[in-house]
Amino acid sequence: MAEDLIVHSEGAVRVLTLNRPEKLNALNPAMHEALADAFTAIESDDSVRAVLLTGAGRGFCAGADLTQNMGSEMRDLGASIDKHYNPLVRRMRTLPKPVVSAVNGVAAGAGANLALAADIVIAAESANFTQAFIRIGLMPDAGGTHFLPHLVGDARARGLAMTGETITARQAAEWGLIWRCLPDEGFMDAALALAADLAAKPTQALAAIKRALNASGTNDMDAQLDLERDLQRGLGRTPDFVEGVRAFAEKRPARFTGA
Ligand code: T3D
Repeated sequence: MAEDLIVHSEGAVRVLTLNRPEKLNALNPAMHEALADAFTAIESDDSVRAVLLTGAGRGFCAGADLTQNMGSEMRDLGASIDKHYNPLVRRMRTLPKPVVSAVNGVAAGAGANLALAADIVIAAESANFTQAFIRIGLMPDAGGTHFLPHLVGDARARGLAMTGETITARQAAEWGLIWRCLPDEGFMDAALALAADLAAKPTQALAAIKRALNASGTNDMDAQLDLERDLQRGLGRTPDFVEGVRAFAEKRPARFTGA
């Protein structure tokens, strides 16, 4: 049987490919377990300096697998959210390494919000996004009600969540839901190049940026200024900062190690 998640490395980039293409990579418990294991390995491996999440086949991820008991009867969806979705979103957001989502095709329901949990989201021109939940009597989960208003504002967040309308990758980029929409041709090469570029950057500075931006959703300006000071103090004591300034003085590209 094919693995539900393909995990491989391209240099310092750990590539995670959701792999149930016949179901548009809908998430089942086995896939959730595999994702959890993959992130545990990434967290403890200093040689991994960026993560790239994508999907096999024509979809990125169609959200929860609706054929595995979902909806056949009323049940406690909160349990699987507690067990799988919330820990996954929290891990992606707090991982001290950059996570890129390469949305190669349709991203629906929790699949869309899984994509948005990454630090940088790029999508192929033929991809699209839909908060499909409302069509089956649910509301956005996996962080959707947090990410959407932050990214696109309240009016568009409500429109997307309440209508379940599909938007194209181009529109998603125009609205600021994602970083960039890229041509289909060469999409995965471009995604890998982006992730590799991030992997070669000063990892601790990227982790600090992540922490500060995550905190900015709840901090007031004073708290944010203090946090920036504390994080920058830490970065000023890293070898990568020394290397960055030295490389500038010597007019050469910096060689960051993540230290
Ligand atoms: O406990 C919990 O887990 C709670 C958490 C819930 C989180 C959620 O994500 S709820 C939302 C779940 N997702 C959806 O509601 C989306 C369902 N899928 C669709 O609406 C459509 O498939 C798409 C809009 C994503 C794509 O449409 P289209 O026309 O491009 O493809 P298709 O023909 O509908 O799908 C292709 C195949 O994938 C098809 O299988 P078949 O008929 O060829 O054998 C379809 O059944 C399968 N598929 C698509 N989405 C899912 C799925 N199979 C299982 N689960 C899916 N979510």
